[in-house]
Amino acid sequence: MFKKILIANRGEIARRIIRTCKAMNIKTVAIYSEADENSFHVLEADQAFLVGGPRVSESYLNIENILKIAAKTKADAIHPGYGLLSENAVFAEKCEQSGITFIGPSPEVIARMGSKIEARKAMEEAGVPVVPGITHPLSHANEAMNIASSMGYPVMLKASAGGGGIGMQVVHDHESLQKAFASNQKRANDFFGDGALYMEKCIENPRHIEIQLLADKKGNTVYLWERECSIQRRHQKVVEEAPSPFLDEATVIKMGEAAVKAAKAINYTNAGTMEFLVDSNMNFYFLEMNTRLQVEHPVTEEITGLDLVEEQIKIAAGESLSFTQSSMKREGHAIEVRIYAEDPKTFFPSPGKITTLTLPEGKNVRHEIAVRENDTVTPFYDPMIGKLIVKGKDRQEAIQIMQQALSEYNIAGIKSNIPLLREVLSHQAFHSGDTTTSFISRYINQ
Ligand code: MV4
Repeated sequence: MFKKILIANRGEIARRIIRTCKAMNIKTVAIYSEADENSFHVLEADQAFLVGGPRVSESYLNIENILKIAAKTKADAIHPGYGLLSENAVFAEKCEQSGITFIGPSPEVIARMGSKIEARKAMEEAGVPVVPGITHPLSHANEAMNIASSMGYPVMLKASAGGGGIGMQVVHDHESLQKAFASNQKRANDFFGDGALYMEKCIENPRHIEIQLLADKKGNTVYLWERECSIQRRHQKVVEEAPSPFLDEATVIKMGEAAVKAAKAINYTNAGTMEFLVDSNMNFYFLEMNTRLQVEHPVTEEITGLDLVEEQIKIAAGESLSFTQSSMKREGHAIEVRIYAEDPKTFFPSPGKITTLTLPEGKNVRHEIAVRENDTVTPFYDPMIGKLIVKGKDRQEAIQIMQQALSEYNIAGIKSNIPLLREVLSHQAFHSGDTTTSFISRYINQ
């Protein structure tokens, strides 16, 4: 087993990884930017080193400095967390070249799934249903028009290097397609240095449901059921839960088995997630694969009793999974909400000093949070400051515990989205399980 792990991240996920390392008796090395000198994760790690300036490009994305710190501290492995370098194939490759284990899948599989066109191709070959569409880059707006004609509008124009909605647009007719092609190609080029676009049939008012996977290096792959993540705003998830209030057991098993088959086909290892769009008739379509630990992993931990960070570390160290698909059970219902430092009305980030922070307590209430009272939220990073996770014996009980916890959550000095979360959790449509990607725009006053 590893003796020392460097955590190439910040915030709540850095703390989360340190916690598991401590439980596994593994030493930890934190890195921090000039803006994070006094942050919580720095205090908790065994060692901590300044990695660069406040901007992520100078610090948490600074591959050269991170690898220098790893070498200096003799770290055996690097955990990248989520975001930042977690899906950067070049970084994973450079770790391996430096003799440091990257806690994640191989650089090849990261690169392959990073191309959305390649990922579609791989899934099609593995027999997983993908959204009807094409698996090659569009050469020209005219080609896009021909394909849209045969597919039927509305269509989704998407950037192959994309994800998170950048370079993506719904197109309803021929007239808009010409313009959309040019503007999304430019956006994809500006953002990713890759203007390749592809096209899919638009699935209207879908649900976003993902399957959690674990795969060791011995060929054992299991699914840990689904997470329902449909309640989002501008591609930022707000509420996640498991099980999905919409899916039936038979569909979950079909999705899980399809995801395992596909993961095996691409030689996937470590923790990963297959994202699906699910339509109102419970048809599911592969969307993208995330080759990292996700923000919402605690939801799966709560219903399975596993520690996914521990599983990742063991897999990276070459251990076999200690369970099989049929020995795994899930139990109860978990809900996670993301706490953002933002104005609940305008959704603008709200940096500043946290003057009061009182967290709700309770045996089925879990916090993953990066800030303390008197800490300052800086404008340099993602405004998500923490997560609140609850577990109940069923969905109704989980909702009730979450509502109680949100009513006791007291954060002052900065604005937060807690009023929005309370609105979602108390909404009749949420209680009835009408959780689609249109939830916030349809039901919440903005
Ligand atoms: C789609 C779609 C409908 N049809 N693709 C949004 C982010 C990107 N990863 C994929 N996304 C979508 N792709 C087809 N063919 C609808 C979305 C989408 C969405 C997906 C998941 C969660 C929230 C969403 C909000 C708007 C659009």
